[in-house]
Amino acid sequence: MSSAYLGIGSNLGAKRHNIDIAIALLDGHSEILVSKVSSYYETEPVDYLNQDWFINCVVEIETALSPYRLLDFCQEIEAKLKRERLVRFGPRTIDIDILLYEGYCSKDEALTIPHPRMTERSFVLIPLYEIAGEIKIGESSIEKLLAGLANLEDQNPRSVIKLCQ
Ligand code: PH2
Ligand code: MG
Ligand code: MG
Repeated sequence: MSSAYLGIGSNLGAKRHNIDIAIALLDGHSEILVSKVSSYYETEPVDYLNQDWFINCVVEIETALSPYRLLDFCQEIEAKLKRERLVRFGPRTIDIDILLYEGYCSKDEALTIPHPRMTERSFVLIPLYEIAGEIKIGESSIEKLLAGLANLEDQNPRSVIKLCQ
């Protein structure tokens, strides 16, 4: 079994419900156990700004699936929840990204691990810190990455993230 962390987001339709269903479908797979779920956060959109706020969370799983089989299954769930790929970084009913998979590193176009944008995104780092505060991403602690982001955002405040009530 390998541990992995997945980032989940939704900003279209019943956002919270979409995330609940995605987590239930992950946990329903015979080779995946969802071991931790972070709080849900309301997050201002980044990269493509003209869209509704997201709800984001991060889950920890234990899995016997290889990284590529896990990716296939995440994409199956996205298809089930009627994810349409119309605009890059645009609105979606559900997005499931593999952030980290044990010590695995890959720069493959189909699957880059660690997720290439995770260290710049507070909507990933804050929920990840909540459930796995001790882990490192490459050489860096999450605390250090978050401190770097806070400095950047002082100069260019933009990406608001709030705990869901
Ligand atoms: N996902 C994106 C683009 N922008 N913004 C927020 N707040 N949350 C997301 O999950 C998100 C985003 C593309 O994957
Ligand atoms: Mg994705
Ligand atoms: Mg994404």
